Amino acid sequence: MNIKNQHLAELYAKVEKRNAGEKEFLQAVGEVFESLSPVADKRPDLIESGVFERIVEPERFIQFRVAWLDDSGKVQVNRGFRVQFNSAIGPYKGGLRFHPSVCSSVIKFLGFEQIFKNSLTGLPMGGGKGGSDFDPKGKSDNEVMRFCQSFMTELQKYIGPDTDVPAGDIGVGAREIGYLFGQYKRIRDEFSGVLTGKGLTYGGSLARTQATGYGLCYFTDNMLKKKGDTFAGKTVVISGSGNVAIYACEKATQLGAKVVAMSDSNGYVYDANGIDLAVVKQIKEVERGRIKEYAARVPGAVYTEGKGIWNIKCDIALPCATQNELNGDDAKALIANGVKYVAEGANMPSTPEAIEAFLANGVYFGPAKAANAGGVATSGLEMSQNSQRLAWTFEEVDNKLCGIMKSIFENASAAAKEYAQEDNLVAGANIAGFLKVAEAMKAQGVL
Ligand code: NDP
Ligand code: 2IT
Repeated sequence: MNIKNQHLAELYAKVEKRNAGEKEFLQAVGEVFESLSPVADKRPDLIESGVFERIVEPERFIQFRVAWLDDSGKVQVNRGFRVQFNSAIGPYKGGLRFHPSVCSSVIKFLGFEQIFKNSLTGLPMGGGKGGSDFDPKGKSDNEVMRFCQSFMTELQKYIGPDTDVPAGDIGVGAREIGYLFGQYKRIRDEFSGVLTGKGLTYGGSLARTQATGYGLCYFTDNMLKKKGDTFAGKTVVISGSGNVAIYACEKATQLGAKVVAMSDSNGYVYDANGIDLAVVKQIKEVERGRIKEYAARVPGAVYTEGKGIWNIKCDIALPCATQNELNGDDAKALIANGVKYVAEGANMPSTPEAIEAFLANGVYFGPAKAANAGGVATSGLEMSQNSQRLAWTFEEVDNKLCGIMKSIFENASAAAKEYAQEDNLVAGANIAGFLKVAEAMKAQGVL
């Protein structure tokens, strides 16, 4: 940790004490404070109005019991969470994650990051996040439905279309959003845009499914253009094979690149001919199977159990699975193999050591807050359509998404140029995202 501003360094020590043991949350705050040091140096007014102290403390943190009956009639108990981190610029907005690793530290890091990401989109959305340690893997549809109904029976007390609007994340896709929406509507007797990522028959937006992966590629395309480069002919490695990874693969391929590897939590597949995405979609979106099956279906593809995807030679790496999936050694392996661009589809996938290695070795690096903001941006567009009671065409939404990713790139680059170096998009994204929220917090008084 290298927080140069003294006020922020002292405040970080307090945050560490107050959130003892919450390593993901502390990692996220540490990175942001490193970036914000030059801002704190320049803006004593923000220190005086307590903006830094206030922004690291959630406005509200809700934890609840989720009890449900499994298919054998046995009682199961999970833990539910929602952090309502910051509402300075709009209603709380952010996804729900269902994964066994979910705990308060994970939810708080995600909620904290969401504040800055949502600000970068230019849309009026505050920061929130939620989820459960429930594992949808291996559960029947009925079990998932009963869990979602129980989860929403409690969560509905705290959310609403003008208060807090959840969406999907790891383990929460169209199926889960459907069950959650149904239960909210039933209890509150209200058909509203309380969730995003809804199905197209009940208020969802075209292009929301594709938005995070497409947006990631639009962002990367801006990085490439800045260097006089394009996706055409590039070799790409993408970790994960969920929603973000699949649509990143689709867009990168459309833009002329060859994606040679994808993964899941068990291992990765390498396909020198370029990933056949229809096969991945069939395995993941239809059968809910394992990436291993790809190698059994596509001649020439090779499956390797375990980690190691970052040892594959590529020009562009797009980590799209989970936090801290790419460490310092992985970064060194990528650099040794000549990687030129890394852009984060997942939230905080690169460890601080990895980011340091990329920046020190001239790898152009697109941080999550900026690079994966297309998902929540399109959620914002879904909210607009719900408020208007209209549905826009795919092209309309996709064009807006493309424009938003471009302006995020430009704003992050401009802030980086002013406060750090132009290519340091980590600093740029943190600073540009922060300043809008900070001005709003200052204007609204001590809350
Ligand atoms: P999905 O649940 O659709 O897919 C997650 C993918 O990541 C799966 O392939 C999964 O493998 C893998 N994965 C999850 N956890 C781990 C782990 N601990 N170790 C290794 N692999 C893992 O989720 P999404 O695609 O929606 O989310 C992926 C990332 O993108 C997350 O970090 C999320 O926060 C972020 N994100 C998502 C957005 C969205 O709109 N969905 C928006 C912005 C960011 P397996 O199936 O084996 O678990
Ligand atoms: O991390 C994220 O930005 C998301 N999971 C999407 C959140 C949203 O509200 O669409």
